[in-house]
Amino acid sequence: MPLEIVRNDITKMKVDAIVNAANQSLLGGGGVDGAIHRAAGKGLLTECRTLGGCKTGEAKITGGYNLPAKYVIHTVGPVYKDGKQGEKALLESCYRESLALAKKRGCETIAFPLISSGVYGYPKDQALKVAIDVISGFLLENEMTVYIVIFDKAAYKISEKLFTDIAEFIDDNYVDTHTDYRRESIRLCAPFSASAGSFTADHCEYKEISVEDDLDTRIKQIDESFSQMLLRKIDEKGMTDAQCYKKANIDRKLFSKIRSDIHYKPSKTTAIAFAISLELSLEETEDLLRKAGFALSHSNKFDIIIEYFISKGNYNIFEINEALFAFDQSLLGA
Ligand code: AR6
Repeated sequence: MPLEIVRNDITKMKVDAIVNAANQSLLGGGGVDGAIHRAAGKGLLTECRTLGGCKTGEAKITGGYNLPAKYVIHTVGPVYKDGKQGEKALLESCYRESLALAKKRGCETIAFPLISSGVYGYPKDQALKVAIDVISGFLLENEMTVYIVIFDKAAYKISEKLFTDIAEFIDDNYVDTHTDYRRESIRLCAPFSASAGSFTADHCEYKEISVEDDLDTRIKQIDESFSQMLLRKIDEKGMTDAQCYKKANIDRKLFSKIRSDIHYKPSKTTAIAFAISLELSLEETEDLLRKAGFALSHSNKFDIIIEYFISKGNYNIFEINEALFAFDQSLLGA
């Protein structure tokens, strides 16, 4: 998945590069910096001494030493004062410069902590938004898998307003699961109670038809598949394939599989990711999901959150993923 928010200790990430939220001396410190130096061992500090420090908003690269990651990219975030001292531009620059360095070294995977959001005091929700904006912009032009590593859940929050809005929407729509399952099972049973026979219109007489013939006829009338509908919608929206899968946060290999196999059965999160990328209405989303054998249900928080964003016309997959993460749900994408 091109951009993923995960909860982890960044020193444990098996990626090509991890990013360190360092200070200008590059000689170690507390927070994530201290953790990285401890896990990497003395070799890291020795190499850091040769770098001559680093300016705020810039980035430098070293080896990963005892870390599972091959490289450490050290960047210096701004100290947050009141948000009016150019903090945002400097923080954006940290992400841009780190990604550029990773690209130059041929990295395919990279993990970022939330730079500046600890000792340097950048509000976490705003720090996360900057990270997501810069990374998603980069991913529109480049192939890389990027992880944003959130260390502790308690420290993480999406904006209060969004959280409250979604929580209210869930309260209004959350249906007792048992009620819904019962209704669902009645609905699912209905088609199977019909007998394999039919009345012909002309003679109004009952004509037996074999189950095989009936099934054969029905199978020949099979609907457009998920893959066919997806490709049709991409054309209708005037998008290129790449625009569509990138906006869906889906990697190219998975998209190629779907493109070349008209019977491909995606996961529910993949199907929804495409619906979001194509900016489908709720009705069209339901239609696309049905092609993959899924539905949106009010018995499920994940589905309600998706419905919330579609009904608000907000198709920003990264914002949706932020909200899903905050409510402990699976994220969209591959
Ligand atoms: N893995 C992932 N994230 C972590 C980890 C970890 N092991 N440990 C902390 N975080 P901070 P800053 C998160 O203070 O604000 C250092 O002393 C943490 O929860 O490490 O950029 C440097 O030397 C927070 O969300 O970095 C500088 O002097 C985020 O990492 C100064 O702190 C960043 O918190 C830099 O301050």
